[in-house]
Amino acid sequence: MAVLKTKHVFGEPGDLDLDTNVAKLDLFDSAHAVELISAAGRLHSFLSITTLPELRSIACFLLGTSDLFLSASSLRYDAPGADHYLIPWHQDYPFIQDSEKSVVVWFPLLDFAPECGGVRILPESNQEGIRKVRQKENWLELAGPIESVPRSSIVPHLGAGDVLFMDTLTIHRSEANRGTSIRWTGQFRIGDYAHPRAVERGWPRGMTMGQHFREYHEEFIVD
Ligand SMILES: O=C(O)CCC(=O)C(=O)O
Repeated sequence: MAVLKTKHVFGEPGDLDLDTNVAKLDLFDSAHAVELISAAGRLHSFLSITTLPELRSIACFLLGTSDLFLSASSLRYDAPGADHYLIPWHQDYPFIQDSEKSVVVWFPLLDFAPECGGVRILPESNQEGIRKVRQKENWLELAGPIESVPRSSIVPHLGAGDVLFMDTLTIHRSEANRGTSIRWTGQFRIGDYAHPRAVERGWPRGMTMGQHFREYHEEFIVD
């Protein structure tokens, strides 16, 4: 993470780096902090993590193909108490689409304490397939009720270098950061390029790219 220097904000390159200073910047210019984080998510050094041989071979194994494609990527900065950026329960598929045979790859970039939260998942929830959703402002909320902390849900505690793989249909949400340090994490969505239904639909993009889920999956929208 130290690759992106905040030189335009703090002075000379090399003296201050993103991971230690974005929190400071956030205090007086949060719009610029968001800009920096968003730009850092497009760094080649960050995106090249997707091509690490270990990551690629696990994705190939899980998806049963070597025709992988990268449907989406994100870099998250979750500061203690910044609850407005947390994502409620969802499946990634309506937001990303492309191929319904995909995995979400979630990984910390730095170590953080368990109190800093992470991603809360409902294990095996993918087995019930694509869930019905309801439009709520710009968001698609799951139509079925889910309590905030179901007994079967887990928050895997990972350190830098660990990677969580989950099916794109796994229900998950953000777990708030109640620690004292920033939670820096990366997310990739890697799919099966040649999956017949993805090919047939023409690889539609998801809600995050401005393509509404309704266009290809009206049957999963409830009013
Ligand atoms: O890391 C988090 O807080 C949740 C990320 C998430 O739900 C997602 O990227 O789909």
